[in-house]
Amino acid sequence: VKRFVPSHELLPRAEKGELAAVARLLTRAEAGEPEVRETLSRVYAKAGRAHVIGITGVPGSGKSTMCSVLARKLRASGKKIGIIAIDPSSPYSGGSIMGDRIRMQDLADDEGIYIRSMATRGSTGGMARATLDTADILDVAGYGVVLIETVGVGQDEVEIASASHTTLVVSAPGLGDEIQAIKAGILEIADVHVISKADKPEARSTVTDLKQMLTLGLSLSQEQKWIPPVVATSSLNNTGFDELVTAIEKHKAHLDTGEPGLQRARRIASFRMLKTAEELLRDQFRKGSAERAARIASALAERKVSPYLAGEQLLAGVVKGISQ
Ligand SMILES: Nc1nc2c(ncn2[C@@H]2O[C@H](COP(=O)(O)OP(=O)(O)OP(=O)(O)O)[C@@H](O)[C@H]2O)c(=O)[nH]1
Ligand SMILES: [Mg+2]
Repeated sequence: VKRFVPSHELLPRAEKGELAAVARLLTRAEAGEPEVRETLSRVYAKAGRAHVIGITGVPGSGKSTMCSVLARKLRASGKKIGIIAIDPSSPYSGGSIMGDRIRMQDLADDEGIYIRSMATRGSTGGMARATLDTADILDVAGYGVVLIETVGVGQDEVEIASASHTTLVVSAPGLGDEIQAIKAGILEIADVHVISKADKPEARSTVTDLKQMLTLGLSLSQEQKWIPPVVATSSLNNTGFDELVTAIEKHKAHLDTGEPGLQRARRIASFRMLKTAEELLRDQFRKGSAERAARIASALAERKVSPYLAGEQLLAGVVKGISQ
């Protein structure tokens, strides 16, 4: 029988890059049990070295394939690369992710690339908190770049992608996708726009259309210090990735000038604070307030209290529980 190794003992091993310790710590962080919280605080204090890149886009736009190629490219710098996929179906395990057309090299054979899939199914809503804790753990384990892939559908997932240092928004050629991206409101969170599948003939007009649209938006907000570039890549032909890496590096340099980086850090911090508070609230609701909630709801149903007062009463009990 394996001895339960406390999280605080796993941390120094993870910091040395021991994969088994990293994996166990990640599992604990994802579950978010009280036992790991103290360790996560220490992780948070130590993190902040890695460049975190959020990648989002509508389903099927080519995010996972792009992550694989980008990770390989970034590896050339010698840095270790972490990939967090908030989508268990994401094909990173190698094999035939380009259908029958090409076979991606297996990323798993590179010790310097660590891939972690986050379980979204059955998640209790703490996905953002868990994802960003995961990024911190990879950071302290020496991963210099952490890529986070989220499907650009659903507010939480879009927000997670934007809670990174550099956010890539992926659009695939074809008007359908583009309209979807606009609808999902994800274009505006881009630090870098990536048109994927540039090997397709329609890609040219997608680039033109997107640039035109961005120019229109630009005239509204003057004095924008960072103008998101548009980069076209093909994972199939392995083109555009030098440009993509350059765009990412430029954006990092922009953040490093001072104020933009501080602003970004504060934005990420308030997002994490709110998401963690949300998770604590939800936990507390689940734990003990079902009976009380039922009581308050009856009073509400009988119109003895107002919905606002009922909400306040429910919250008062929950908040007291948290501060205990
Ligand atoms: N022609 C072409 N097809 C590509 C390229 N990149 C990806 N694809 C194909 O597009 C499809 C979706 O690719 P994925 O990388 O799984 O896309 P995704 O955005 O991660 O998809 P979800 O995670 O399901 O949202 C696959 O069939 C890929 O083979 C490319 O550069 N060129
Ligand atoms: Mg994917």
